[in-house]
Amino acid sequence: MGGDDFHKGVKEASRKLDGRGLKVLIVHTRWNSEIVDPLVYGTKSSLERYGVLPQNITVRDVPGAYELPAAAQRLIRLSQQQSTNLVSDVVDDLMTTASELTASVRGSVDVGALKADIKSGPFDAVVCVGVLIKGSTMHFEYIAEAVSQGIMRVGLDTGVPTIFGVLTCLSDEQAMERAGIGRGEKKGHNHGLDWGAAAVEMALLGL
Ligand code: DLZ
Repeated sequence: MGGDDFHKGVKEASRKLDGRGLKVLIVHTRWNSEIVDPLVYGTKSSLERYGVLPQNITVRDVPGAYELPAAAQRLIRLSQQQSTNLVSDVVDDLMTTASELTASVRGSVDVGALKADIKSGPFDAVVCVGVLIKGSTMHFEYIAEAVSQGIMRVGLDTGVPTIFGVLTCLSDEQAMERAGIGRGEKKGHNHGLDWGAAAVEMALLGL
């Protein structure tokens, strides 16, 4: 394969991706929203294409790309705390009900199994979406470096797959083409489509 035959980009996953049971968070910037919004749309459509239910997709926004890692980490942690509280509350309610029943019924309630069975609900994957466009100062370099390192760290520290959906472009044109809204004849490819697929694939890794 060479020259014109080369198709740049990611190949389909080797296994069938079924995202039906997943909860996914998209955190996106309000900087460069004309480009970010189509990317968020692409990410969402891709998640749904792989079976993630619309009600299990949460979308939150932050000012700029620099804020993405901290917001992703905080929202992951909150979702984990809330789901732990929710599980405990449901189990407590069930145990109160069970205690009003006969001793034999009470003895048959396996609290551990019950906790494991209840869908715990924290996010299974996060997609951070933003667009950095190089200007005339060093700002771009500092933010791009900090954000890429930060997003990687969130994924490793929380154990929740955190997808790098941040375009780092040298011009508006480059960014638009990568959001599928290129000006000329070449509309380009919406990278959000790949980020949604990556989120589902990584959330299902090992399952
Ligand atoms: C300040 C700034 C600049 C110059 N450029 C961008 C950009 O191209 N994309 C983006 O997402 N954010 C930009 N920001 C904002 C920073 O990411 C951040 O929001 C502020 O520095 C406040 O921390």
